[in-house]
Amino acid sequence: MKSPRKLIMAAPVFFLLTLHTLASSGYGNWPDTRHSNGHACIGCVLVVSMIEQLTQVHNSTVQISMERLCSYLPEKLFLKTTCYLVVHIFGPDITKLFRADMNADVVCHTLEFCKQDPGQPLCHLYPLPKEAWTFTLEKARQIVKKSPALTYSRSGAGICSLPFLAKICQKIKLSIQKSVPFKDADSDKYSDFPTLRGFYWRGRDCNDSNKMAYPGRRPDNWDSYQDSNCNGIWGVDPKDGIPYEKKFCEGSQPRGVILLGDSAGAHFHIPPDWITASQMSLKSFLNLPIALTNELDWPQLSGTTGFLYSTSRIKENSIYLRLRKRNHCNHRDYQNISKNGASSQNLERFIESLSRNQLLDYPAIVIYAMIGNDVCSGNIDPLPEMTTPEKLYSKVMQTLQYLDSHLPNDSHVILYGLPDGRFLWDHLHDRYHPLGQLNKDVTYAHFYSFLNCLQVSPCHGWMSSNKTLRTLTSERAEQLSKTLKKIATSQKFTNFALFYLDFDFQEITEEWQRRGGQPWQLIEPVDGFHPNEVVLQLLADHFWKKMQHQWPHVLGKENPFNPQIEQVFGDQGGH
Ligand SMILES: *[C@@H]1O[C@H](CO)[C@@H](O)[C@H](O)[C@H]1NC(C)=O
Ligand SMILES: *[C@@H]1O[C@H](CO)[C@@H](O)[C@H](O)[C@H]1NC(C)=O
Ligand SMILES: *[C@@H]1O[C@H](CO)[C@@H](O)[C@H](O)[C@H]1NC(C)=O
Ligand SMILES: *[C@@H]1O[C@H](CO)[C@@H](O)[C@H](O)[C@H]1NC(C)=O
Ligand SMILES: CC(=O)N[C@H]1CO[C@H](CO)[C@@H](O)[C@@H]1O
Repeated sequence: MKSPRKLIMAAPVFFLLTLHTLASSGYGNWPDTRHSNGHACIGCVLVVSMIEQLTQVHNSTVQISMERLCSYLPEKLFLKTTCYLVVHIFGPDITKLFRADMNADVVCHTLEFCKQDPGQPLCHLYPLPKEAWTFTLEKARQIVKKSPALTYSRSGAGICSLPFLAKICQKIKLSIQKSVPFKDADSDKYSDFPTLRGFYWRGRDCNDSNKMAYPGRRPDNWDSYQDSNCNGIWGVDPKDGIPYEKKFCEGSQPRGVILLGDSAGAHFHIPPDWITASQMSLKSFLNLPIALTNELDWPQLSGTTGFLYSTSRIKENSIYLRLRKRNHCNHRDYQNISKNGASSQNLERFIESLSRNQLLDYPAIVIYAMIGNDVCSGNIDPLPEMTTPEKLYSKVMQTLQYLDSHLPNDSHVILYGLPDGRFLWDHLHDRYHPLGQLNKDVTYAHFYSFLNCLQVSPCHGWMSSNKTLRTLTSERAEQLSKTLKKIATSQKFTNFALFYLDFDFQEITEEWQRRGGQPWQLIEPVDGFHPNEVVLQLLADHFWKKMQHQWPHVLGKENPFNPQIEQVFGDQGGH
């Protein structure tokens, strides 16, 4: 069975070793405990590597490197405190093991965060030690034989079972639960809190005490008295007594944008700074608490619904920002209904979080972009796990029927095909992973094989040295894209028109190369899998041009009153 957990890469800091035991709190996509072994192992190897490399970069002792790492972490979410506690517990062992020249793989096997199950291959990131593995491991075990820390990692309950940490784990759990908006009613889905699925994900609420005020609705009474659709346009022009909303927005064909997507759509991103010892500083982790409470997604910067201006080198804006620029009445009308690990097969589990009232709201442009998980899994044999064209057809039809009964008339739905993920291996396999740059010892080929061995790869099919497998994965992806295209050309719905677009990575790569970039720069460096911000922005650009050229009515009209709106309402209340 596919589970949403699979696209979560273990993040690289101590606290995640703690957090993986919080999975049972039911929040987000933390790796579930049944499969936590692989994630605990990666987490450990990443962290121990960082300590090792900090020691090297600063020519300092192991103890000082660990303290340095903790000092970089923010106080929020108990990150710093947890880090110091973990150092207190595991620090002495790690120090002893490093002194005996053991690398991160050996350290993590010795501390039993990594385990080699009987009959299973040995999973390691770095080149194996010169002496035989069993001999080295035995030597390492002797070194920490009497370590009290070991009893904890052995208990299998994770480090939250440590007496010191139990309380902190409990507090983190509570603080997460308290701030998650468990909301059901449509109007309650909007929030004025940024993370935890708040306004980084969909338009900011403008009146918490009024359930009938939310982005995307048709104005109530032309918003003469209050801003019922949160677009910042309301009140009456004192000069002529006409409500501004009527004056500026009537007939302007307002619309919102809604993304039904996966981790790529939500913009899954682990900043390389977090794991690159040579660049690590106090600044590196400032964004960590936000990222953690956002499932390591950055929808606020995504290609479809992003509203913050991109930090990447290019200037293209998200589809939402373009819609807003085209018609300021669209202000705040975006929803990112995306989830790490989402696919055609599990979308039904969360599509209900889409909020659109057929009678009260404006039409929407819905982008369906499940671009990988139907062919991607971490399974040892990924082929049987892949969605078949038949299964895709039936689930997508269900989704479309759901949309037809929830979207206001005159909406548009765009189905995106799947990219050909072979570019991952082709452009990355012999390049160094951020963890391997310092000592030139870990390429993406090594990194991928480590993930595959642990069965936690986000996409074994494409992130594999096996060319046959990569080709088969691409063939299936192509069949699925064809199925989507067939649906788009053959099916009709009452409340929306349906279109299909290829996810043309080739075209994006060429565009990037024209601007002087290299193809490998388009992939998230830490996970070696997700398309990065540049791709998302170029894709949005591609989408926009295609619409303007072929189906301009999808985008609605250009609003001639935009300058007046700016004049009267300024930034319309921000996002
Ligand atoms: C690293 O530190 C040690 C001990 O403090 C010193 O002897 C050595 O010269 C230093 N190496 C470098 C490259 O600075
Ligand atoms: C929020 O909604 C309430 C209830 O409709 C209304 O009385 C109040 O004026 C609204 N506030 C703003 C700032 O629009
Ligand atoms: C929906 O919109 C289309 C196109 O604007 C129109 O032809 C059709 O009559 C509308 N359907 C309903 C049920 O309002
Ligand atoms: C490569 O993958 C194919 C398809 O899964 C499989 O049949 C084959 O055994 C694999 N080859 C190797 C060398 O693992
Ligand atoms: C605010 C928001 O958009 N929340 C939803 C976004 O999508 C996820 C996953 O589907 C839902 O769980 C959220 O409720």
